[in-house]
Amino acid sequence: MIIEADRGFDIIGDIHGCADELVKLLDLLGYKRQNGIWQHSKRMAIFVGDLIDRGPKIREVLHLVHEMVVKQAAICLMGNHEFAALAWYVIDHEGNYVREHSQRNEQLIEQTLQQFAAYPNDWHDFRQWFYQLPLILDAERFRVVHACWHQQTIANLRYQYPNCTIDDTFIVNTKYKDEVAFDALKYLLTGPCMPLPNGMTMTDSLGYTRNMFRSKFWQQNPKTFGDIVFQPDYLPAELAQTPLTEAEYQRLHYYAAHEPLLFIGHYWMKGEPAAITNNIACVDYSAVRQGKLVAYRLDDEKNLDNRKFVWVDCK
Ligand SMILES: [Mn+2]
Repeated sequence: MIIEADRGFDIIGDIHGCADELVKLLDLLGYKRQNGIWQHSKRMAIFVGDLIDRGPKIREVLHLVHEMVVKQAAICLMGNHEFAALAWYVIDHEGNYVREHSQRNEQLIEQTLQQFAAYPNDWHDFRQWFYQLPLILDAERFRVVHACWHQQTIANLRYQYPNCTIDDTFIVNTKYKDEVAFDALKYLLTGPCMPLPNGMTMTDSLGYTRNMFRSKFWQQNPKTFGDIVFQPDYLPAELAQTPLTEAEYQRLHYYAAHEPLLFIGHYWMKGEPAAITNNIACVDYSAVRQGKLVAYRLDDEKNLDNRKFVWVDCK
């Protein structure tokens, strides 16, 4: 993976099958379709993962991005949806699918399977390609990961998987707590969560009952649950005021303000794209659900600049 010093980078958020919007975004960013491949003479696209599921043109997105990657016009990272698509087919030591074929999981992958139903060879080939997608990109000056940069997990991952790509053993090992694969799925692809205290549950915006909520990993000295909850999950008001115990505080992950610029996707942000902190930007603004497909145009800035977000509205 070659990161040239004088190149600019366009970090592009979760696409989820929105091929028309992706073409519009690339056009807006000054990429041109040459010899069938979208490319830019001075810039490179970096996709944060989650190309598939939900949207109307998943095959088209995969063909477009795959061709860009092959021609080194882009780098693509793995998202939790690509991971789930691989795990859908992998059998664990007990003879079960690693990704349970439950109704909920089936709903999530349904669009992808339907749209590839008449193209089984393509779907097989794209899944083989997913095994080549790295979980992280560390360009020193900046970093990219689908959900959360967790340094200890990344150090352990690199030790066992120097390319930071996964295989079937890794997929099976995501079920075992003492394996690096477990932490990699939990932090890098899914993002840190906190259990609700005292066995409480809540109902999320999709109607599912949850006993966990997504927690911020950039909050300095949080005191209460309200300080660490990360939208779109909400917390009941009384819980938001509840102080964190020392044990809960110790479990929190913190990406410090002095660390390199970090780009993530995954979180279904809403509203006008803006950096989360001076050094963390999320480029997932809920494409598909009347959201936006978002890119951040990175040059050589040291701090993120909200004027450098570019986006197209999704239908
Ligand atoms: Mn996503």
